[in-house]
Amino acid sequence: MLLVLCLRPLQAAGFTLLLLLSLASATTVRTSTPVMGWDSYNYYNCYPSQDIIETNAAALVSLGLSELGYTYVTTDCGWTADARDPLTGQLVWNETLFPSGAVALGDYIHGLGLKFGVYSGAGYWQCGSTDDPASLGHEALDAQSFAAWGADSLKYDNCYANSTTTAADYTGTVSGSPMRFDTMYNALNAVSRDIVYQVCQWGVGEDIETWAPPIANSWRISNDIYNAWRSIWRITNQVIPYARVTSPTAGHADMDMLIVGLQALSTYEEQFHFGMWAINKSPLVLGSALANSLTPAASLAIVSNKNVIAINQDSLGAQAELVRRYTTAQWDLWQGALSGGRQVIGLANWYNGSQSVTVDFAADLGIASAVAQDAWTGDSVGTLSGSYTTTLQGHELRLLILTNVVNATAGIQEPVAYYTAATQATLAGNAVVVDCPSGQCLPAGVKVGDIGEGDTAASVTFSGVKATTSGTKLIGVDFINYDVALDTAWALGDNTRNMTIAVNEASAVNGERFAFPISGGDWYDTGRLYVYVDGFVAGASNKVVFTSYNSTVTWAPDLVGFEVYEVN
Ligand SMILES: *[C@@H]1O[C@H](CO)[C@@H](O)[C@H](O)[C@H]1NC(C)=O
Ligand SMILES: *[C@@H]1O[C@H](CO)[C@@H](O)[C@H](O)[C@H]1NC(C)=O
Ligand SMILES: *[C@@H]1O[C@H](CO)[C@@H](O)[C@H](O)[C@H]1NC(C)=O
Ligand SMILES: *[C@@H]1O[C@H](CO)[C@@H](O)[C@H](O)[C@H]1NC(C)=O
Ligand SMILES: *[C@@H]1O[C@H](CO)[C@@H](O)[C@H](O)[C@H]1NC(C)=O
Ligand SMILES: CC(=O)N[C@H]1CO[C@H](CO)[C@@H](O)[C@@H]1O
Repeated sequence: MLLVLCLRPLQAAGFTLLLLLSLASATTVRTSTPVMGWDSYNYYNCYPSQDIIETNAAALVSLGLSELGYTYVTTDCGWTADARDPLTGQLVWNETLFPSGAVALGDYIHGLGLKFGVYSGAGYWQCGSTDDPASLGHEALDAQSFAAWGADSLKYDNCYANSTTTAADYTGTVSGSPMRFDTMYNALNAVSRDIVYQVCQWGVGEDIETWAPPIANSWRISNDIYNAWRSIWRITNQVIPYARVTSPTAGHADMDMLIVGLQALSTYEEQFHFGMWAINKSPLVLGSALANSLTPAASLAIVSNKNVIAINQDSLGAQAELVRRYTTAQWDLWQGALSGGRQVIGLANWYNGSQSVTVDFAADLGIASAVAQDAWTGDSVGTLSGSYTTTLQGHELRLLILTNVVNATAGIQEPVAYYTAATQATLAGNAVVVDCPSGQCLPAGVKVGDIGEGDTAASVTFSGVKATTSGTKLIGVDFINYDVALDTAWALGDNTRNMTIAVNEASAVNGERFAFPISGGDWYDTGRLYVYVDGFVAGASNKVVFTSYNSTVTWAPDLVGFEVYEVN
């Protein structure tokens, strides 16, 4: 008892001294490129320990990963004791699990030349516990503790946000949730240690891209990744709209920690996952056990690929964009700008079998010619122009780095006419015009909603659509889908909505199905999907019908309108 009484004030005095030293100037720090590192959660769940963190940190160095940029080592949930310090009110590291304490752990990590990442939450309890305190109401003190421990980054989670009994509240109605993340931002700014702020609010509620970029280095857009391929489709379909927002100064959309090396995916799938995260400028945070050689060599090779890492860390910081989606054939074409006038092209095979795909460099990418390198192999692919056909393996993401890019002036797709759903279409069934707030539902300012689900008659029909030539046309469909899979993420929720497009068909159900991704931060934020649709005839008499794909069970996205393109 006496010993405890003696030690407490000493510890408290030491803490006070550290605080005084660190009260000079203040800021959260922004990394201009996405953070790279390792986090304990994906393999060790909420059961970290000093030994786990130290051995994995050491492995980051010995495996050569730190040299490649993986430097932030984060102890995720499970580090906290079940009560705050009764005298100081500070969060306490569980002494059984972390016998040397936080400062020593930070020193060890810093001694390896790495960064010390800490973790807490904006709710009542920490994730993975029902009694470990989180930071709600204690933000200022906790930020001071993080600084005193020598932390370089904070992952700030969102468990027990709405109550002490429900771990995850997906309703998004918790009042002031963004304000809670703001409170921690202000608290971090009030301590003098530079701390990278990683918001992990999961994109619950609307418009994370409006409130998170000003405060956070990165912000989680989705429910957790889990160890299965279907997570890759779900999260990819959710990150697409954020290309409009992300940048080296606005921060990065966080697609969650990597599952590469967890033996949940095939080698091509691991490449796809890593490459998709890389081109979208997501933080690259390893989640497999690096210690004790638990990560297979093939997985280490994937996350060590210098060309793919360089795409992620490119100084321009431009998130790649989905430029064409072929739903029937199950592949996507992605394009992203890189520094120095270079570009990255992604050929993403969602089909789990090999298939031949063709890209028209002028019509699909706006490029007359470019010198291409395969990012994965480093091999030269030569000078590409015109039509390029290649075979992709099942679930392969081919990444081409283009240099010497010459823009096309001929053979490019140019818009010829725009058709607005609310004013130019005939609506059937439940389909209804929905007014939008000012500046939303672009470009029309209104949209058609309620297309489908239980209503086989719901459809949007455009007549008199013009085409100069017969055959297949590129159309840009302006749609709205904010059907985000949060509570459904674990099962079937995939963040897409199906819609069929029928051109001059006898029946709308003969149309082709297209999978529309999330379009933006709410139900008024428009996205555009570029798809090729067959069946046009030259003239001004084309009939184009949009319907829900399986109208008995699902909704189509809301429809703003579409633009028809012709090759110049
Ligand atoms: C520390 O962690 C151990 C193992 O999980 C647990 O049994 C113990 O209750 C924790 N201690 C505190 C003070 O929370
Ligand atoms: C895709 O095919 C590969 C190779 O056959 C297999 O290992 C993998 O499990 C398949 N993935 C899915 C999601 O079916
Ligand atoms: C080529 O096109 C890209 C994309 O539209 C544009 O950013 C770039 O400035 C163009 N380059 C030249 C040399 O015109
Ligand atoms: C879209 O259609 C495909 C093919 O039938 C189906 O597998 C998928 O579940 C549908 N997606 C949604 C969100 O309804
Ligand atoms: C539509 O959904 C129903 C009910 O789930 C299913 O039985 C049917 O096969 C689906 N139709 C198509 C075309 O996917
Ligand atoms: C404890 C708490 O914050 N409860 C709130 C959870 O969310 C519902 C719905 O928004 C509120 O009514 C509760 O007050």
